[in-house]
Amino acid sequence: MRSFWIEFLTAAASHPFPAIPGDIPTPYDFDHMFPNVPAAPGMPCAGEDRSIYRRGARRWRKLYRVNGHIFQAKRFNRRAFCAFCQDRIWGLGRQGFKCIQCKLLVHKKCHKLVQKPCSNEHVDPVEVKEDANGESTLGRASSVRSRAEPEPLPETPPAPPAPVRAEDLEPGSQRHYSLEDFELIRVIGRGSYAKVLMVELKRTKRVYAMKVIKKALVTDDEDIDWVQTEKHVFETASNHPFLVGLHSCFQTPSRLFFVIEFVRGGDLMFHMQRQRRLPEEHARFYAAEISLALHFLHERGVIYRDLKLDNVLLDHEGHIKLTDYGMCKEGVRPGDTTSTFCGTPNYIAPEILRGEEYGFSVDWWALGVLTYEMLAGRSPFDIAQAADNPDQNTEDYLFQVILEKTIRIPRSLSVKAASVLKGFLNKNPAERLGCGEGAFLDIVNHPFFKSIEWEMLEQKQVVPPFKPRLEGERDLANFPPEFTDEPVHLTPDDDTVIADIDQSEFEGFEYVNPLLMSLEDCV
Ligand code: ISQ
Repeated sequence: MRSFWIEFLTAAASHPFPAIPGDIPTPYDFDHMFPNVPAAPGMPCAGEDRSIYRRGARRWRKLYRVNGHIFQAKRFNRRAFCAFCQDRIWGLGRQGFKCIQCKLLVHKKCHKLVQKPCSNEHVDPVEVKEDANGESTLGRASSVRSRAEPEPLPETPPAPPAPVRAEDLEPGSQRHYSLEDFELIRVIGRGSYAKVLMVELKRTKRVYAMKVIKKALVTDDEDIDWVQTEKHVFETASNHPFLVGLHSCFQTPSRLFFVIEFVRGGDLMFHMQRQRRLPEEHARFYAAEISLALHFLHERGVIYRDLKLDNVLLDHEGHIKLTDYGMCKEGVRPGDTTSTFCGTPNYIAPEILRGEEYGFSVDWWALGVLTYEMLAGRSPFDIAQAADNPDQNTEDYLFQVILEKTIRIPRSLSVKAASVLKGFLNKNPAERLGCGEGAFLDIVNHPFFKSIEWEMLEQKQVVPPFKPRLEGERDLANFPPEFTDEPVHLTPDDDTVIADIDQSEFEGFEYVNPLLMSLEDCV
């Protein structure tokens, strides 16, 4: 039983929950998913390897669309040749691109020149027997535009507020932050680009989260885009109760620092790993608060694009806060679409996989996946038998399932819950809940949300169904030990690495949130 679960996760590498045979849960089945008993609630079971779970947090590599092809960067062995220039594809890193549909292989440098349209069918790659692409190391994806993509969208009227720099503040309130202002306390999270620390602002003794990004990893225009996007959206988000806000930004020669509001209750991934599945009442509350956060972003022209359990934090009272805005797409108006590609595989909407233009609909799809996970304790796309079949352990197979498989709703769920899941998980974005004529009102008025008092909810006047256990302001019991046990130091700067960084790319990164500044002055 247990080894099946671990093998399944290793294989699918996409989800933290076990497959539940027959989808028939025991009522209020809140206990651990392993056959033995942990020493205390929330502790791992004997032999349980918690590090496997967060593989779901991987991000997907970017895809590049040209002439119907959807190219993905890959490493190849010596026998791979470019279908465009016929030269060998060989070198360090991901030197080649492979179309995920027709499997055409080309150099990265040649991919934009490919004129032959994608046949959408598998054609034999040029003299390749085997490609040596390793594990997908998933990088941050952001707004990449290939030549096949539409013209950039015009600026949106409700643009995020202009960044406020420390030097633009009222005289007397100016303040420049630097690393010396903070004591680094603990590591609380880690992604492919960033590390998140719990820190204390020495002057006020207030605690913050600090996201640290190595500039050397922000190497191309696309990466710089996402840093900018994250910063803009942070500024917008600081005005909403269900979005984490930004305190300040600063930099050193080697790193970028985002100082963020600290949210103490841990993320939904952490809690789901301990509770297996949630009662409908709990899932409804989280889904409703998340809906309000998404709607707030959508109204400001932002598609969130990275909704997943890891990005839903709980505050000390149990209200949600979305975090991680690096994947957001800004400047989208109602009816506008985009076609750039990113996301976490398990949550990617079918229209993205089909290479179609898409809009806010992708966030409602992701909310459907997440709500399903909360209610069913597993992903709608878990494929139990995939563990034994290497052909079904691939992202391609997962995408095929997302595109084609009819989603089975566990019989234990209520009619209203089943209906809301079917609504969000409609593979046709035009028919999806939240995307039709009625848009957000269709969600508000859905029978599943009948008991929600939306205005009270938005004002945090509804008591959350679950209060994270916390002993004090700095209790890290709700953060995974795989992070909190890590040493907190930052490695010393390497002059040779710094010499290669174009510092002009990061000019103007500094920012101070005047609202939080004035709060601090009250201390
Ligand atoms: C704020 N508080 C806790 C954890 C976090 C992780 C990422 C970003 C912000 C956070």
